[in-house]
Amino acid sequence: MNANEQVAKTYFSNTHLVRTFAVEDAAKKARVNGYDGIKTPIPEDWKLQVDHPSETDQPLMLTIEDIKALPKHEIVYEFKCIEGWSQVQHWGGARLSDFLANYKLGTKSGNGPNPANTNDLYKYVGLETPDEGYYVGIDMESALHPQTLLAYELNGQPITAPHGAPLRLIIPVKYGVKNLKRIGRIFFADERPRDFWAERGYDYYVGL
Ligand SMILES: Nc1nc2c(c(=O)[nH]1)N[C@H]1C(S)=C(S)[C@@H](COP(=O)(O)O)O[C@H]1N2
Ligand SMILES: [Mo]
Repeated sequence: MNANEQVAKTYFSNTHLVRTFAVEDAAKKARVNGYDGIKTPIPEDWKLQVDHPSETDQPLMLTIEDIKALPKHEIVYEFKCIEGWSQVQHWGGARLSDFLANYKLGTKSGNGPNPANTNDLYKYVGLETPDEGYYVGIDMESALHPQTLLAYELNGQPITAPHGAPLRLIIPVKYGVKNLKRIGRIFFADERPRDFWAERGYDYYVGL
């Protein structure tokens, strides 16, 4: 798995985009898979908690409207699950990179990501469901990829509960396992955040 990760990192690039399709090619009914962390009803007082790197700062508590205020991007691509299925799907949301830049997150200086100063970036982004029943860690390079979205729409409609309402991660450069549904908390770290499937013997990086 470490060898796979090394190979995947050699061809990873922020300018290397996942193949996209026409909107008409997207499945009208997207497949559902995996209910860890989303078995209970969506919390009525749901907010996206974003921990500030400095632990003395209060975390940000954001609403879905805050995410929708960022530029909206849509992507139609082939979603791939390691269990052996894939499907062309149409997602919409804010770029994670725009989100980090707008709120000045993901860096030690607190200035927001700067391509000229990658040393300032934390190495990983951690995401968890509100009940912590599912959790993933993402390397910062993949988090900043232009096709990585904080998604709130599927086929032009608000995401439904089984697909991760109100907000999920769509990260086309990774297998489905990393596309955490129902994000409750986001944080940043230099150590690998815990990861649900990596703890169960799967590859941590799972790059495509
Ligand atoms: N909260 C949560 N997110 C999750 C999972 C899960 O079990 N719980 N499963 C993952 C896996 S293995 C896949 S393939 C995709 C499936 O997303 P979908 O149900 O929208 O097809 O969600 C991912 N995100
Ligand atoms: Mo999956």
